[in-house]
Amino acid sequence: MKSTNQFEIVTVSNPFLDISEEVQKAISNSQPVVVLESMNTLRHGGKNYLECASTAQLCEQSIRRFGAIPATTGIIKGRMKVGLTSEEQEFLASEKSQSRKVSRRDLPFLLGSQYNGFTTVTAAMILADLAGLRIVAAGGLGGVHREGDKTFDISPDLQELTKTDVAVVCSGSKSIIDPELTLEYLETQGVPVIGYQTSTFPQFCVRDSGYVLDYRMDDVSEVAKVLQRKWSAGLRGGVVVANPAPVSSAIETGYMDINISKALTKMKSHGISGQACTSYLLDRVNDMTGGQSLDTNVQLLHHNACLAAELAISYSFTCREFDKKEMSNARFS
Ligand code: PSU
Ligand code: MN
Repeated sequence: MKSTNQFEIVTVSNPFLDISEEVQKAISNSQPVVVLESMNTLRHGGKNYLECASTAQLCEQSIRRFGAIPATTGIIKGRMKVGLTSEEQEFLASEKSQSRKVSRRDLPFLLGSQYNGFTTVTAAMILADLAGLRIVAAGGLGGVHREGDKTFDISPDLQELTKTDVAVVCSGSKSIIDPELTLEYLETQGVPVIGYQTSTFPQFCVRDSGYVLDYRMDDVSEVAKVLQRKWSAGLRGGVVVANPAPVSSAIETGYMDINISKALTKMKSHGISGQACTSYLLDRVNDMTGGQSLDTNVQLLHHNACLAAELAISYSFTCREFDKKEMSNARFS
C-alpha cells in the first residue's frame, strides 16, 4: 500500500520528470506543497503573457505566505516539470512556446519531443502523483458538458479523479459544464465531493449551482482528515474540494447562463468539438461579459490556491499525528 504521507519520497526515478530543487527539498524536509495546473493559471484568453505569468506569481506568493511551497506544473521541451521557475512560467505563457493543452492522452506525444504544454487538471494530477504530492489547486474542474448526454463530451478530469490519489481544490466545475450530470458522474465513479463552507456545488464564477452536496465541511482540518483516512485505508482515487468563488467577485447565474447559451450556439455554428471546446467557450463568455468572467477566474484561482495551502499544511499535520499514534500503538501491542 502507498504511504499516506504527502511527502512520500519517490524512489523510482521517471525518465521524463523534473522536480525543481526547491520542491525536491520541500519533499525531503516534509514541507507541505501545493501543485498548480497551468492550463488555467498560465493561459487567459484575452490577456497577454505577462499578465498570465503574474497570476501564477500571485498564487505562488500567497501559497508561500501561508507556509507551503508552490509547484506550478507544465511540459517544457518534452519534459514534465513540477515546480516551474518564473522564467519558465513566462516562457510557457508566451506565444513563442506554442504551448498546447495537455491531458492524459496527450502526454505520450509530448514526452521526449521539443513541444511545450499547459497542464489541465488531469495532467496536473498525474504530475503531482508522479512526484508523490497530494494537493492540487485549480480554477474549475472539467465535467460533463451541457448536452453531454448527446455529445459524449465528458472531461478526462472526471476519469482521472477515479484513479489518482490527489485532492483538487477548485470552485466546482466550470460554468460551461452541466453541474447535475457532473455530480451524477462523480457519484457513480465513487469520487468524494466536499463542499467547503458550502452546502451546494459551486460552478466556477457562480457560487451556487443549486445542486445540494451530501458532504459539507467548514474546517480545513476536517477535509484533511478525510483525505488521510481515504488514502491510508487504501481507497484509491481523488477528492474534489469545492470552494465557491469569493463573494466580492462572483457572477450571477442568470447572467452567466445567457452568455453561455450564446457561446454554445456560436461554437456549434463553427463546428468546434473535442478538446478545443472549453477554451473556446471560456474565451467567448469572457468577451461577452466584457472581461468580467476572466477577472472572477483569476480571483477564484487565487482563492483556491490559498485554501490548498491551508489544506496541504493541515494534511501533513494530520498524517504526522496519525503516524505517531500508529507507531505508539505498535510499541504497546
Ligand atoms: N482554461 C482554459 N481552457 C481550458 C481549461 C482551462 O482556458 O481548457 C481547462 C482546465 O485545465 C480543465 C480542462 O482541466 O480545461 C478541462 O477541459 P476538457 O473539458 O477538454 O477536459
Ligand atoms: Mn471534452
